[in-house]
Amino acid sequence: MNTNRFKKCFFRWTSLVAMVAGLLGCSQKNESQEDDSAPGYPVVGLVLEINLDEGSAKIKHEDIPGFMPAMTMDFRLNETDLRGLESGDTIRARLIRDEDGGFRLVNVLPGDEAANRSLEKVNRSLAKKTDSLPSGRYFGEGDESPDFALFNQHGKLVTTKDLQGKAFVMNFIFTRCTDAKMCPLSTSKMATLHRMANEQEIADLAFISVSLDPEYDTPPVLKHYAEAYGIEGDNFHFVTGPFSAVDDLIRSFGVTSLPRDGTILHSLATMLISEQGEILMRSERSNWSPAAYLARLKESREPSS
Ligand SMILES: [Cu+2]
Repeated sequence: MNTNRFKKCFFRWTSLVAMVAGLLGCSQKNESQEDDSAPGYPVVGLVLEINLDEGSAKIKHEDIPGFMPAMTMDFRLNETDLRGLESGDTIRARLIRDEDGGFRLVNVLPGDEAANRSLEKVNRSLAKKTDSLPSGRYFGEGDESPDFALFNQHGKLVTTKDLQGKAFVMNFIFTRCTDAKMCPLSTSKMATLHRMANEQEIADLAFISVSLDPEYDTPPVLKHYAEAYGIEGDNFHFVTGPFSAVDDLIRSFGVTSLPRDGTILHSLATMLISEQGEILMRSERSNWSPAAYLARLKESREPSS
């Protein structure tokens, strides 16, 4: 398909759908009941073709309730997401409109049904626990950490159950953060702790960095980010997921996250969680000491006298 024809098709679809949406009285406002915190509309689809040059993918999508019937159409995606996809992949994403009216997919996640069912099940219990917290309260030192499930940088489902028998260190970051003293420093500290744990041959310790920006931080974007920090190993998970799950997790661990002027204003929290699921340590500072976290972990593993 040549470029001009592609553009014509694309814009014809664009205007047709805009018209239909207009007739139905739809706006970009999220009308889905399933994820109130998320922008746009939920899309489930099958990737048919990837057009890197056009920055788009042809996707056969299911009915988008309240917005668009099932059809095959081109969606814009960012380059990292496109490079992370293959035709034949199923995806779940959110559909938003670009300023020129074009259709863009964000929060692009694996569409695997079984994985999504277990993710939803675990995160329903997370939502319940989060909602049961009195206002202003969050899970802190001495509390039991709530279970959660998210996708890691390889598109694999990570649940706290998979980590059973493993302690883990968890922090919150987003890849587009440019404040050197916040996420970049936090990730460097996690990388240092990861290296120290490897050097000291500390077994059964996992690392989880939760994205505060599920719209942009998809598994391929997180994979790219991990590589940029030289982080390797299958015990280090950069995780993302549906907006609601990420929101509940952020809230339950007392982190604030506020989208503002194209960035996210946020606080920090770094937790050490024992193999039994107890929160052993929590720091809100950016200059936490990796050595102190390892010392606390070792202490927790010493037989009590
Ligand atoms: Cu940041």
